[in-house]
Amino acid sequence: MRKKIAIITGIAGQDGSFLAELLLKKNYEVHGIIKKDNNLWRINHILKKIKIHYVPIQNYVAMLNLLKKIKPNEIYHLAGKSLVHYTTLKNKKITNIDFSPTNEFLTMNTNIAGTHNILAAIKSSNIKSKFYFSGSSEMFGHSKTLIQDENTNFNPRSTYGISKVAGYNLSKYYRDSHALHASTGIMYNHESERRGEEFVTRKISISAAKIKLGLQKFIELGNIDAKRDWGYAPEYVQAMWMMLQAKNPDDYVIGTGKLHTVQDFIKIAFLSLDLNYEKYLKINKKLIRPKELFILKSNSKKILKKLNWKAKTDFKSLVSKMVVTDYNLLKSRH
Ligand code: G4F
Repeated sequence: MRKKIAIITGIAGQDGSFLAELLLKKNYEVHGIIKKDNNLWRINHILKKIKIHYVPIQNYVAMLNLLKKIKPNEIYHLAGKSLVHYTTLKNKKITNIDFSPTNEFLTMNTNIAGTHNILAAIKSSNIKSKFYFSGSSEMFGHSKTLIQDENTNFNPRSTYGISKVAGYNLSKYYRDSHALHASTGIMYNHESERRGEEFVTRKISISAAKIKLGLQKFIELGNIDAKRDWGYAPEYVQAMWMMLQAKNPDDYVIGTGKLHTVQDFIKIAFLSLDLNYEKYLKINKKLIRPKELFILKSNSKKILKKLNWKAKTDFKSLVSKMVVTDYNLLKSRH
């Protein structure tokens, strides 16, 4: 039997790398689309087993040609400009958050045009490829309800959220009007030892490890009262795969349904290395966002009922896993 073929856009990212591993285990032929400047540290260990393509998803013709050549059974569209951007100075220190209009244009162009190109290319190439789109809880933005599910109205409060709503609507349109097997996962925050250091969870896990090893003196954070619905990323890519194995395409909210504060995270992270976070934490007002997101909490009952998916790793295990991995890695290097 022919191996199943999958394309992953954004394969060099946290989710892309976990998904590639999962599909390889399931004996897929895995193709990844990346940008020239992508850092490949998350996929270095599997580079020989996957095929990499440097194709800009913003280029429709290039995408169409690639699909015709590869003829994938499944496409996982994970690439996208993220909400929060940081200015990295020469000394590599993350300093400030960039909410500039230029950044907004970049977010919209990459996220909306890229998604549209892939869907249009699937349709016009007549390839029977199933399509997964990575949505985000940012789509709910300033939600009118405390808990969100698939029937909750979207009310995005960022260009990132708006671009994700557009991607969701494009997928739905190609599903309803052109019979594509296109599904969206509305993903709440999902973290891991492969998370970028610009996100608060990894910033904390690395800092805790460095402080324990005497490589750093303190950690600076913004709003530590902020709450998030944090899950473990490898479980979320499993949900993506399950969505494309389902007979019918559909949209699902994917999260843990549990809220924790940034302070909860730092407390457990430092405790798992026998440290008291209060001795090392400094609040830096420059890191407090001008507009904090409304508190968003998922109701993932639909995916549990229809596909039998449920987040399994609890918050404490997630935090410890991240901290212990960073600690062991840094220790082995010093
Ligand atoms: O880790 P964060 O930067 O993640 P955020 O903003 O929730 O975004 C992530 O999750 C979304 C899922 O809904 C995705 F759409 C998005 O692409 C991304 O994956 O921030 C989490 C919280 C915020 O409330 C922030 O204000 O942590 C707070 N925080 C406090 N101090 C900090 C810091 N965040 C960062 N990044 N750095 C700090 O020093």
